[in-house]
Amino acid sequence: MPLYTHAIVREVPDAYAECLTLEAIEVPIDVPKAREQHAHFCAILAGLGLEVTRLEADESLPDCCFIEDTAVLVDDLAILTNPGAPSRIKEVEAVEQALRGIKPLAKILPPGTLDGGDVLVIGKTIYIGQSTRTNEAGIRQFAALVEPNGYTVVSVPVSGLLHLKSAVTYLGNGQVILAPAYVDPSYFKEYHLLKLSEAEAYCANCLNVNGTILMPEGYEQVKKQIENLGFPVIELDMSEFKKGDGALTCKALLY
Ligand code: CIR
Repeated sequence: MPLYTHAIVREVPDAYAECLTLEAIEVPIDVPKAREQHAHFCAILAGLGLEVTRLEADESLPDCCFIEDTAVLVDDLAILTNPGAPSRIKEVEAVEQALRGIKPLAKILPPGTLDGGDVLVIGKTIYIGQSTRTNEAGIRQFAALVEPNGYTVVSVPVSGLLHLKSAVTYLGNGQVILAPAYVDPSYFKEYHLLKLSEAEAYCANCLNVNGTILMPEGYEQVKKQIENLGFPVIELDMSEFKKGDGALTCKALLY
């Protein structure tokens, strides 16, 4: 696993109450509570030793707090995405400014689309979700950027959830956590698999920060399983981000 020293996050706008969702929201998003949960996430990252840079929210971009979708950081390259939802394309501008000078920049261009939430890096293999947000042209462009550095790109169909990483993430030590209801486990057969039931699918999105696993709270059984694998775990209240189809990884770019 990479060792992270920095995180870039983006604040939650008031407009987040009107963010994109796959289905109509039953209970409205509580934006002040979302901000508290976001601040807690940032405090956890700082507590794990990361320097956290907070980009201002943009009220014209309701989903801007989901910064993971706007860029993918691989080794010394920052690949700015072309998000698959038209309303999210302008989110990339502020992220580009923030990354300028930190890493060399590359960009996914139309007709290619790609959301960072579809990109799962495990060692030298990069799994990219073929989702409603990421298309074949986007995957081809991404592959052309990383393959010269020795990476292999594997396209993985994902259905029923927004992004690949909504259904599968890498815990570390050869251990993948996934929800077979949404992604075919055979793509990950070279790893140890922690398989989740459909009801547990939301906690397929875990984040390893320098050896500690951050996971959504409320999945006691899965938490125990991850601890039994030898990882320290920190649980986070994700209620207001879950309403907006946001996963835990979506709230930060780490490097
Ligand atoms: C969207 O539909 O684009 C946002 N409401 C949620 C994006 C979540 N992104 C992520 O988990 N990587």
